[in-house]
Amino acid sequence: MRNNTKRISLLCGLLLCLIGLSHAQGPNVPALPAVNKQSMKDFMDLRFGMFIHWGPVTLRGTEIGWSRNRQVAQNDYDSLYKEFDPVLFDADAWVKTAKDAGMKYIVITAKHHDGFCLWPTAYTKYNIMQTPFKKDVVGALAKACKKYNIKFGIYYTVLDWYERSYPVHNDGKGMAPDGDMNKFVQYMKSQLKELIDNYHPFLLWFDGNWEQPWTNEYGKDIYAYLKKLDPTLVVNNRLGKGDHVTLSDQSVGDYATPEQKIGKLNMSFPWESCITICNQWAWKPNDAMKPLKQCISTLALTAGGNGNLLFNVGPMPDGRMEARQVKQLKAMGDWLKQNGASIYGTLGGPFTPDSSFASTRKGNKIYIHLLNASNKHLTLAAIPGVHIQKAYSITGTPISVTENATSIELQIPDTLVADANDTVIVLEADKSVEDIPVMARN
Ligand code: H79
Repeated sequence: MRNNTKRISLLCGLLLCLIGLSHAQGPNVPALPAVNKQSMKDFMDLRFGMFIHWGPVTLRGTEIGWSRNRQVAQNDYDSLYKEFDPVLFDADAWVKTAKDAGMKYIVITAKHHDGFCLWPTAYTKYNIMQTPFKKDVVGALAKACKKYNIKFGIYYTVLDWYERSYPVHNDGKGMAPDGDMNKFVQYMKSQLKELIDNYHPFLLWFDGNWEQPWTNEYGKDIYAYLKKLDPTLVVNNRLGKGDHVTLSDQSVGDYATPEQKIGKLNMSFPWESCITICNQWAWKPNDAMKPLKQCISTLALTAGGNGNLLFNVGPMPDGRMEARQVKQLKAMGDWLKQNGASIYGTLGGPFTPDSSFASTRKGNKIYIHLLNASNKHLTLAAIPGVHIQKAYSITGTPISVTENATSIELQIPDTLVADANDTVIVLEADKSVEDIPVMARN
């Protein structure tokens, strides 16, 4: 009797499970591989990376993502590779620039929308070996990253204006009759396998998911394919359709990707803002560069929102990064040498950031980022159940702190020399502050 009841309840459980699964996935659709939690934690702990947009288009100084058939005629654009000879390219120099900036990872545009490949792929001739330069840029960077202990990531867009199987050639003619998405997705898979096998990226950064021929189903198929090749891979959310700034059950990918804007604070899904140091993604002569204070604020505000910053540099057609940009990045690195504990491996919050304030936290410490430190008195909301025992600047100057039922009052002494970019103050609590729900600053 007992056994029978057991059997029936087991059967019922199994049936419910199956019904549940078929509801969630639809018939015959295999479940997506789970997000690799350890890879995601390791990735989000890095906080600061370098995006690199590069290719033959730099010879014209126009945008890689949309100047073909706009500022540069298609025939001209598609012939630029014949002149691309960046003789001063030095992978070590690029990676060292990232390292000196305090960046922990790099993502290079192995293939952008124009279809040109920066590595010697076996699947199209439209690649770096057909240029006068003839050197594997992706391979050289992967190697240099290993040497300098920088994580190596690859950008690969899901659209392609050059490859004939892709159904939209960006020539104003709409969908091309010679397009064949199934063939194109096979081309993608071949190239992605080649990239993974040869360069072992820790992260793949997809783009172009808004294109009409792209579907969520293709995204899921590629996601499953990639995770089979390397279960530790981190993949951004642009493999699926939908907006870039959120991550939901419907997303295909591991984290959200706000573009040219700082993501909003949330403790429920990971994100990385990609933002340019100048205006263009690819190099443009005399492009306006953001001031140092804005660069450092951007980093503090992304960390304060619990996100990463992928900061973009576009190297020149001769292979070098611009000296003024290298100098600016080094200044960010100098700031991080002093203040890195308030960025790397932290969580955002608990206080909601605003344009001149951010907070980050780790263990029993809260780091307050004052992006405009002219005010010597600071009032923060008291944190329920938590006592602040001590406050000091990250440079070691003690700060007087008093607490009452509703607020934490900080008095910054005149002796503390403010950092014009971001003055960091450390609050030490009597217990871990990592699980405090997000709250208003005061
Ligand atoms: O790789 C970088 C960009 O090249 C790529 N995403 C980042 C990471 C990107 N490709 N396309 N887009 C971003 C959005 C394109 C917007 C456009 Fe437009 C609308 C291109 C043409 C119409 C805005 C308005 C830019 C030109 C006109």
